[in-house]
Amino acid sequence: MAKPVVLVTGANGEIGRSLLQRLYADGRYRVVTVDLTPLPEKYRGYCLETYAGNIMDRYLLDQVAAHHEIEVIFHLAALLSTRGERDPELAHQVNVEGTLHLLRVAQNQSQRLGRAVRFLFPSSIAVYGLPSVADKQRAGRVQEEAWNVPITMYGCNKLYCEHLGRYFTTNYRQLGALATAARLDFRSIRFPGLISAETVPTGGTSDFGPEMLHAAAKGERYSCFVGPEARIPFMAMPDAVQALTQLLDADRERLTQTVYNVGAFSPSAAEIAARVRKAYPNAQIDYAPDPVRAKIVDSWPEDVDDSRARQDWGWAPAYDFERAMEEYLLPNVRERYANQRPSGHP
Ligand code: AKB
Repeated sequence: MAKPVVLVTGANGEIGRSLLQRLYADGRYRVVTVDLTPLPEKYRGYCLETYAGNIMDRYLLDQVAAHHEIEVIFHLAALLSTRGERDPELAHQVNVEGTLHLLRVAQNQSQRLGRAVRFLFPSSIAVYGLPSVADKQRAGRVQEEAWNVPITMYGCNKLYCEHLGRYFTTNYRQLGALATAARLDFRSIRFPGLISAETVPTGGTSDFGPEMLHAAAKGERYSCFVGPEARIPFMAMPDAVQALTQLLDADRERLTQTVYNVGAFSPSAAEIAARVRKAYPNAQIDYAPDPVRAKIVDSWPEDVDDSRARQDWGWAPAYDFERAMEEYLLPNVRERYANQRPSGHP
């Protein structure tokens, strides 16, 4: 029997590239991708077929669905929080309308196959909105249903799409002729800020963590856009990909939630800077807080309660901050920038 087909949107992004490697190594799936930009050669090699195009293009999505019997969708394409504040309407189009298109594809495929297509959706700590730093400190590790009052367009989009996914899974067309047809199976993870050794993120507000590290590795000065006390949860990219694949494999009967928090470590900006300086003693890091981006970070929780993910599908991060730096980030960024001269040097 042919291996099942997995569709990955936003495959050329941060999570996408790591996920493609993981799915290829796993060997259980044939992978089809959609991204605005063509995948680099290395990543094309991990895929059955790659499409360069927009998730807003319904005809492209229909064409992809007509050519492949898709059993699983990882819908990763999105405009992140800082980018979303610069163009909120575009963020809504891509993050909400785009997701609706993919949900429609998954629903049609579920009907066609007569079984539920699994739909994996990365949500975010951006769905939380703490009104003040004092409330944030008091709240500590937040549970999924607490503080769901986001202050960014991206956060609103993610929260709404979580609801859409749950609706499609349980009540889609509940009054219509299709009320008894197979529905899709939506599963979502609220990710903290992600740190990858391979890519520097763009357009996010948790970007100060990875930017600090990559700038030091390149020998570049870094001006941090939040103050030293700012604190949000972070996670190393291998754990993020592990979480997605683990939730994909979980038995539906064991899942008590549609949406799960996952946590790993929660350093302040000053603690990240200190650890980066330990690895790169010449790192030049200063603070020039941007009031709006700093406010967004302050509205996100300082940590999340991920006990439901631990209980329901065995979530446990492999990397705490120290291990992430020592065993994943530093070796890989050192190798990555080994042949690049520090900027400002001849
Ligand atoms: C962002 O900063 O927008 C994202 C996120 C926390 O979801 N990295």
